[in-house]
Amino acid sequence: MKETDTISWWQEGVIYQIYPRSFMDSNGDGIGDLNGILTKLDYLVDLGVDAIWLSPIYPSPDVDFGYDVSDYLSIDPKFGNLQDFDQLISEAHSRGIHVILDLVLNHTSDRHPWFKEALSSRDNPYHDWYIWKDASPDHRPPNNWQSIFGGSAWEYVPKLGQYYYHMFYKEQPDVNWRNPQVRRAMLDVIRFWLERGVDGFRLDVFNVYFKHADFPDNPPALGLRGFDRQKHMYDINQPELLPLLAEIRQIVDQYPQRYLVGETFLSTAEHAAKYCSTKLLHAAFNFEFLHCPWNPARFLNSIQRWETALQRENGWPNYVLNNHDTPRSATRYVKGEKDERLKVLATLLLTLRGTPFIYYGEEIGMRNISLKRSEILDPVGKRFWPFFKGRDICRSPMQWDGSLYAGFSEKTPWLPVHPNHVWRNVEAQRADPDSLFNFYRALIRLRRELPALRRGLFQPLTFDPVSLLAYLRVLPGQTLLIALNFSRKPRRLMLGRELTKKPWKLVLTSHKQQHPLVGKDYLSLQGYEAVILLQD
Ligand code: TEU
Ligand code: CA
Repeated sequence: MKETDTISWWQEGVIYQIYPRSFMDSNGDGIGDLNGILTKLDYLVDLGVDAIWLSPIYPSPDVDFGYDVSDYLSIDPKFGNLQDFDQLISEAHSRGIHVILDLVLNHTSDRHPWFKEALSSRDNPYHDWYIWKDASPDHRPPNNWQSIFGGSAWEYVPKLGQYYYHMFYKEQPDVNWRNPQVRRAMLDVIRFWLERGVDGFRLDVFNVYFKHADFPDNPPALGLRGFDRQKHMYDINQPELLPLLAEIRQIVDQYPQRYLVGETFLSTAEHAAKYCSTKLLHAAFNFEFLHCPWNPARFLNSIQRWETALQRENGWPNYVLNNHDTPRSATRYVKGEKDERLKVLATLLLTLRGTPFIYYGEEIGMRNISLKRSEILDPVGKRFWPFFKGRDICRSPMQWDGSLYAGFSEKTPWLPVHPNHVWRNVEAQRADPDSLFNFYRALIRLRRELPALRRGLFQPLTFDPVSLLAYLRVLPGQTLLIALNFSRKPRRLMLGRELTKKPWKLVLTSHKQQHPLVGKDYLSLQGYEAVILLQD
């Protein structure tokens, strides 16, 4: 079979998101760090991933745990220093692992020197680096814009008689991307890390960078709370963004094989697709899977929408079941501690056409932790408790082994470890051939071995929409059939004449016992079984 070389590592590869605070603590302060990640690179090689994306590691006062940056050009001492970073990059590269940084360029921390300057007076040169509006005589906020984290997006500074704008916490003032100096400074940040050898960036909420120049009120919409009760016409997705993305892309393209993936804020598949092209971003997240119920028709619908939306620009899909902002899939889809549904999901994630993202701990089925109100650290959780308990639940320490702190740290970790770590951990799952971990490993290995899994066309099969999802991945000379049984009961997938002309070979099943799979014109699946078959 002839393979083309036009496909990049980020298209073929599997990307693993690390939340550095929670991955591995090397110095016993209860917080994960770069040297901790370094000691786990071989684990990642064993799992088989091609790249790691690190949530922010820059100095931060941690109001939003790193998403409030107070210096873009260095490493927070709790994570290490630039030497540790350089070492991590070179050790990762020597193992064939790419490194992607999270860039938070929409806002800084309020402790960033730029903002401190900006606050000092209206005519300070840095004042215009942020978004200000004079207070009206009646002291009402400049318009109706809301912060996604609650309340008005405008914070009043009495000393200046002005409001500044923040989409997130008030400790995260949005920068003024219309100011050419801001633009230059931010583009220099990108160059700085490219020069240090990073392979790409995840751009935090990139489609929030520009707000409408006239600050009109957003029109009303149906919704439960303030932020959702308006249509976000003017505070996100402004046209000025496109030339900026093009400029960022040009910078990145001066270095070979770099990757830009944008976090599209409040976005549909169609919208995210508009930002993906050879002149804009390589990819933008589509988060639909994070909201899919346990229903094959819904998953298929979401896949087809994404494939269709990306077609116009020949864009490349990506799929995500978990990240640091969302309850873990293992908790969303499973009540107890069984992993059979998670194997179905893993098969889906790793056999679709597109880049799979795995969030640390997903490969061992880590569940959400539950916290008492007094234990909540995420300010959104504090603010909206008990309606929304915040994002700490999906950020608990990685479960390496069954020891007191799960092998993550010697000291009390910054967030509690899940009590199930005693038996749900990497060490135990590595030793168990039927574990979820070994299933992820096998799937990732298959992606490496079978080109149709990486680059084959995606072709859905007619199916029983309440319980089955089945599709082909097709390359000339290699056809794969993936069948997922979402039901706990055995099911048959009818194949039809076309598909039974040549024999199928079973390459992977999520179930221990192999059984007579293919009948005359059907495939029989056990409850919650996921299979991959090959025809060549
Ligand atoms: O997230 C943007 C975003 O969509 C979230 O704010 C989401 O709405 C929220 O988590 C739901 O509770 C990015 C980062 O992923 C997030 O961790 C940061 O807090 C946020 O930007 C601000 O930088
Ligand atoms: Ca540490």
